[in-house]
Amino acid sequence: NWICRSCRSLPVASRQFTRSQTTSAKPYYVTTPIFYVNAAPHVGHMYSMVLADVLKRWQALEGKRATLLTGTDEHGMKVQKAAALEDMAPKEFCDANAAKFKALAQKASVSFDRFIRTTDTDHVQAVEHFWFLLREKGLIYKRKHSGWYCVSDECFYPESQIEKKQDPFTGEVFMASVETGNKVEWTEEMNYHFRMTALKDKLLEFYSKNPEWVVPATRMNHLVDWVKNNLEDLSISRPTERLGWGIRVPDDSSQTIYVWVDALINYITQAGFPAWAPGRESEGGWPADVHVIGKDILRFHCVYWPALLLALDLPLPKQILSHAHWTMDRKKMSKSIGNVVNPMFAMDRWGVDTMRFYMVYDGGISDDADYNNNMISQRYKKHLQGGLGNLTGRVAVSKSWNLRTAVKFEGAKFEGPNAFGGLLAPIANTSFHEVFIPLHVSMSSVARVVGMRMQDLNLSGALQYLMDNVNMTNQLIDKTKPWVLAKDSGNPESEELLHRTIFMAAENIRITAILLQPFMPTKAAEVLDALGVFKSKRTLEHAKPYTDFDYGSPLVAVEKGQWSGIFPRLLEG
Ligand code: MET
Repeated sequence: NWICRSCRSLPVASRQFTRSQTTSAKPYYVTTPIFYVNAAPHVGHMYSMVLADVLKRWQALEGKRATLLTGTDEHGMKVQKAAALEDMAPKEFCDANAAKFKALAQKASVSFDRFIRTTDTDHVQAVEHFWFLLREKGLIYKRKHSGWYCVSDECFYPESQIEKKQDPFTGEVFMASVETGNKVEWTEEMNYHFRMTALKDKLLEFYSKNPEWVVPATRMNHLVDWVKNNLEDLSISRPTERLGWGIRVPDDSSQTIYVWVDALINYITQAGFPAWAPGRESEGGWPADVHVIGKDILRFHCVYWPALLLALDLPLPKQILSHAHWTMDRKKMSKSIGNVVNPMFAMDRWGVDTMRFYMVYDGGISDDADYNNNMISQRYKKHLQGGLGNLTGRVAVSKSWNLRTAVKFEGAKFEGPNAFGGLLAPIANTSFHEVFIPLHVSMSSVARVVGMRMQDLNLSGALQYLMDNVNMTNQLIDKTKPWVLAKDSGNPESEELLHRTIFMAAENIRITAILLQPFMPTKAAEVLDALGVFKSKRTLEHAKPYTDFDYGSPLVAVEKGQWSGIFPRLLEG
């Protein structure tokens, strides 16, 4: 009888649990898809990674423990074929290509806790164990399968989803998936099936109880329709003579496990499955808080994956953030057209944080976004160089005033018997005072508004709000003209207004930069360094006005003109 390699015993109930017995709360857990290694990474991969990273870093900013998982999907026909084309052994091929995805994650400042590969031993064991449990539940059976298999999409399509197509370049006529346009081939073979239809009612019930499960929620209707009308039992293995590159079916090495079943399980491998002690499953992070995915793999994550989990009575991921794609001149990026953007080159050209900014700001969640270098340049000039960079420079570095003095001057009003309990102290010239009111209001609420948008997985909205805040602050400075006030230094009223202007602007930059850290970790830190904000005061609790009066002396040497080093002028061309 087959013995599960990860628990080394039968039956399941007598498994020995190896996890440490220390109880700790569930960390926030966010994942990216694990990427096929058949081709080099493109901007779409980077987009998924960055969205997941911003979510993780946001949690860390809130003071929570957070885990991010990314990695590579290495088994299956597609990778097997790609390796053969390169005349390489599959594992060697995967090693080389997985390294490219890892390098992308590292270069993009993606703070992953693990880079998982489906060839990792613990993952292989998790998949075998998962299979074993499904089989134990009587949810796997073997039968002849005939249908159209698409190697690019790694799935079977029903007859109704197939059409004839002609390759515009070669003239070749072939059968293709209606949905993706990718080529399919007819296969007839024996394989194992997962009784997915047994989960139909449970799936539909889950969807109807959790209408916000998929973001954007508009994608839910399609999903429900699909499950109602198209759900069939799922073929979950291929004959080993066809698909050799994968995890063998336990007890039947003539069959290899379907790559999507293999791949999806990665999310629980990292969370410690199957060595979960009863009642302590969540310590490793499961259920995931968010799976970030591209809209093209919705069905796998929102039908197959929950069905597999429901089959074993395991908790389902809490939310699925499905984003749209990047196009180029409104066309799908594709190798044959040659319009694929290499994200490594893009980061070399624009800088890591500028690319992170651009992707989050302009990337499409509901609709595809068009990748456009002019737009990157415009965003940079308006929001980063001209917006945040200019503002930081105006406030932090001047011959006419000193930021530290302004912060101390204003800070003193919040101490002692005259303290205003954190409220903005009124100043003599009331009409002038009024210009500060909107700023005071927005500073007090920015963390909350941005936090709510993050909660809604509206990352672009969060970033836009922060940039509006920067704009507003620049406008304040234009209005209050501190350089004019500075010339009138003998006059105590002007001096007070000068300090107030500088302080209010600095407070707004400080708060904005704290909240920007998840989006642009390096640049936000540089802004905070320029303001002299101590490292220990960069958490969410400090993203409120009048909570820090210790800053103002730059932590790095900044002289007039040098601040522009944070967001230097672009070399056009
Ligand atoms: N390899 C798949 C893709 O890149 C994702 C698998 S996520 C479990 O589309």
